[in-house]
Amino acid sequence: MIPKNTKEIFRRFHFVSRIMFPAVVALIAGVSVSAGPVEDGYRLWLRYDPLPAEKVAAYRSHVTAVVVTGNSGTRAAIRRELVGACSGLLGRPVPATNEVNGAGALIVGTPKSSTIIAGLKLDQQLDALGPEGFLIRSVKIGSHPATVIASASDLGALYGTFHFLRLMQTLQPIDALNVSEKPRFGLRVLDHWDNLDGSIERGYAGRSLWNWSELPEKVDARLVDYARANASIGINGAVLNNVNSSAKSLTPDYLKKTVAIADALRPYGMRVYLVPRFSSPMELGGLKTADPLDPEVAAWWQAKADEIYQLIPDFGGFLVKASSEGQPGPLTYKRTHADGANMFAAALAPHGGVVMWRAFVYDAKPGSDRAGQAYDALQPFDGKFATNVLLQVKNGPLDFQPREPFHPLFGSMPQTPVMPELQITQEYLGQANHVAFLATMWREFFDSDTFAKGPGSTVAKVVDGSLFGQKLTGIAGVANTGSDRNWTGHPLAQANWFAFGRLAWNPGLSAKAIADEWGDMTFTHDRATAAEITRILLESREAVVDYMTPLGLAHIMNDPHYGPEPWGHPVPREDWNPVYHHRAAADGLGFERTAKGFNTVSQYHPPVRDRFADLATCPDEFLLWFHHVPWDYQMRSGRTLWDELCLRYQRGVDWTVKTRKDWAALAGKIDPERHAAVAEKLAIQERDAKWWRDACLLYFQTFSKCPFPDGMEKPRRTLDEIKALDGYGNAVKQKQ
Ligand code: GCV
Repeated sequence: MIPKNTKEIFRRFHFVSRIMFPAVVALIAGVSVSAGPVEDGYRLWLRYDPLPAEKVAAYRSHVTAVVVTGNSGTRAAIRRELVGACSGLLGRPVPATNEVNGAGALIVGTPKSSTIIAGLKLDQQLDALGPEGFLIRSVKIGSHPATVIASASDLGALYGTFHFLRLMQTLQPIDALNVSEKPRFGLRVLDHWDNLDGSIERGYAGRSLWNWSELPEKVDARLVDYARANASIGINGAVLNNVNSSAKSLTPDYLKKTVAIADALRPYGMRVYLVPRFSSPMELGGLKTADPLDPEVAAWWQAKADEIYQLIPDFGGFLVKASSEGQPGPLTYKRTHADGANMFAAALAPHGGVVMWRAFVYDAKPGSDRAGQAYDALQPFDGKFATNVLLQVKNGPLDFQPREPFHPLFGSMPQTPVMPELQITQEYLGQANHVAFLATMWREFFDSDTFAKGPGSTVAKVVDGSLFGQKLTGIAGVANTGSDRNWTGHPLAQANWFAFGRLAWNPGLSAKAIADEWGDMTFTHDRATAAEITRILLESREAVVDYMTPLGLAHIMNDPHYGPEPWGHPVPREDWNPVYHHRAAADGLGFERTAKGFNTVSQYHPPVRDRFADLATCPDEFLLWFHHVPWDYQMRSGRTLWDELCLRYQRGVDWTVKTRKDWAALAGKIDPERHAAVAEKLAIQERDAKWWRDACLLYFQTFSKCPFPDGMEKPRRTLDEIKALDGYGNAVKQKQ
């Protein structure tokens, strides 16, 4: 629908009008646009600046008009996106028309919305692709060459639209298209750990995008750009509030605010979800208990679900953190996780909603292995969850560390849909200061072979439902977005948001393909420069592992989860203390998870467990995760454990030093604003990498008593000086 009211037009064209059209108009008028739009990162990968001249020449005759009939919010969004994007990319206006008047029409829609698409008789193929899948075909309409983007639903047509635009943005041929795509996961959701006061737990890019205090009267126009960005990579849901939740989010006032957000996101296919606080029936309903088996409690939740669906008919459902890290939950009432999840499931089922029940549970049991507790607590309930429950499991058994082996619950719950929870925000990987491209980590995770049904039982096949035949599938990513102008704090961290969406759509994509796409769309079409950005991205996560937690170390960070603190700090629970995790002692380093210790390795299927359990076959990457190893143990490299450890830390530091130089050499190849912003971040990363190396090695040396090997730069500060730094590496105590 073409909006009539001027304010609405402005709202909808917030992005296009402010950034893109001035460039297009300037071009048409023959004015130089060399100054270009402000490169503050706001546009993400949806930059529609003119393509290189030879590509414009190649594309021009294939993109002359946009034909999107019908007026649903999603169709209007498709029309708007295509007109704006094609005009920008081709540097001349591409109009929306109602019919095909010549060569080069882009016809987008469904057999129901478009008589042209209906006439192509694609119904069977579209049905096979499901409601979110799409076809893109080069066809002839009468005598006119045209491109059709067709789906069984408006949303699929929107996804096809962004796919088509991506082809142009990455300079792919568009003259003989025959694309068919559908997502491998049903639910592709961002989890926002956003509090109602606007702060974000583990958020490093400003404040929450949901301005609760102004909603519902004022809806930030930025939400439309947030939704566009998500739709462009296939994300179809957002959990709005923190898993450490407040009951207030379910009050009538806050539900009205949620309605306003849902309305803004809906045209882009994003459903909203909420985190209910388990104790809400007591806190809001005045009940004496929140026992999930109490009929009054169940009735309270049923009424609450009915109230929500009355307001938001396409509400997605609940994500629940219960009986975890102090949150109330079923265990408070001596009930099980299945009892808790099924109570919510029953309330949501009549409306088609789902429950995403988090498996991040671990008890404060002194003398046990925290990394084994979620498996022990949940695996016995396989088959006991209602059919609209998904178990949401972090990729690794501990907590989003720079490297962990895959969580043993993947492959061990054949009768339960298990959805991975990935962390896009870099809580433990340098937050918004370090570049750490996570697609490589997630690739490693998806490709891990669980051996649940013999070789080839990869995590990807477990979670996309193909291994155990599950129909309900999903994946969640803890968002790294915030109110910062560039959305993610670090300009290169946008790549992680992008990568999450691309892998949620297709967990088979290579990290390189994703990095290439992102770099091309976000920075430059210059091949050499884009290749350099891809290389930096692909190497970055391993470098972070090297200078933070090499060889299978984990959880040796300080309280803000930013810098190193292997010497530990006073905490209420031993399993929150770094010394619990690394177990450094005179006899060696590492956590013994074989039969000689906690035997947590037995949670994996054979032969995975045997491979990890045997020192001879355990990969170096997981050595200290599974084994307590003597300092003089001879590694595959021929070096001792101590020397190897030192040189891995050094390798990480070396990468940061080199990468700063490599980035400096890109000056002039990309816009100065973002070049400078990344350069500043890389300087911090180098400083922090040295801090990590020196802190960890000086501390571990107090046990190993070994000298630093050749090839390692010697620390410039003493351990005591480093211990005196604050959580972000600043000297807080003055020397007398
Ligand atoms: C939202 C870790 C984080 C917490 C987070 C928790 C979780 O412990 O440090 O901030 O809480 O994981 O995933 O529930």
